[in-house]
Amino acid sequence: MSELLKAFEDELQSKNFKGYWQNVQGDVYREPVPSYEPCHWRGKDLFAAIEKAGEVVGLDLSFRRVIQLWNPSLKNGTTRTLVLNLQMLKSGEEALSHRHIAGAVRFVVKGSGARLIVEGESFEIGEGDFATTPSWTWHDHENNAGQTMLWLDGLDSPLVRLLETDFHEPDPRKKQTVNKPEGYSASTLGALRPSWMRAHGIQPPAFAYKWADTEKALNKVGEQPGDPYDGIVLDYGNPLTGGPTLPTMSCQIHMLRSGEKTKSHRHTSSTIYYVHRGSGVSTIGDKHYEWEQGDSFVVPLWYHHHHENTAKDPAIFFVMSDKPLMDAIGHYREQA
Ligand code: GTQ
Repeated sequence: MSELLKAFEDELQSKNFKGYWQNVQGDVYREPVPSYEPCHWRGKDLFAAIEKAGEVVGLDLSFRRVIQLWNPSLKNGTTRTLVLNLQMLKSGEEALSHRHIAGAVRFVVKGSGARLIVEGESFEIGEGDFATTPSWTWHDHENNAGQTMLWLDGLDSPLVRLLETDFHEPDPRKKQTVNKPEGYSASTLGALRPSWMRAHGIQPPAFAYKWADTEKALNKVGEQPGDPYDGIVLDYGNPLTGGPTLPTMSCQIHMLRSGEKTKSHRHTSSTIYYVHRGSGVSTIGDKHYEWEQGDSFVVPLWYHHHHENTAKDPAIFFVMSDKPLMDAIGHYREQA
């Protein structure tokens, strides 16, 4: 570098300027290269870890008894935008109320009869049920079911951290008062609903989706061709608009029929898979990942991937992706 140029760059720096040439050399072809990698977590490790947490971690130590599926190629989180956690709430325990900018969802993997209280409505949740806690909604949990509950928490908190937009408020009441009748949302947010139930702004209303309905839907559509890249796909849609689960994340159930092998593609959204049922193998980039019930894995953006159900029974994934975010800002691209 010439002394003249060096002196100029020093002068720019001293005045808080930077020349474009200092960051970017030339004008080159570029496509997404994620800074983080695929990752696979074994269910048996995850469930052993949460069992141990149940023994050594009380709710006095940890506001939520939660273990993060940490992608070690990131400082924190499961993907750049989303995190998947496993939470344990033992019988007789309650997780106190709070609200935050991060949007959250729950997918129950074990137990039934606990309660998720969101914005004054108490939802009974059990295995396979899915529920939303949209941004800035009060939520607490209680378990008087006589059995330990385990559920997955999906949150967009890595995105919130990136954007530095977090507001977070502990609830001075500690627990919410339930002020809506049992089944209120189920009866007011379906296809038949009061005329005044309209979407307000971008956030969906909190909603719970029962496994019995999911299973019924899978049985009804299971013989159809499905999606070439994902098999049978059910969206957990915004009950008022049919839009994505949350503005920042789309949650789905995928089913691969016995022997089904999907076509390979890639896209600019990142995806987290949890194996609810079955076993098989997924190829992400040039690596193969054999999975079974309870496992989880991540497909970072722009990695080619395809899946195969190698077993006799259907394989069922609970899936989270940041596609709605990419759609909203016009960054979604897909390539076969
Ligand atoms: O349920 O509020 O997994 O605040 C992590 C942080 C769950 C929750 C988590 C949380 C929650």
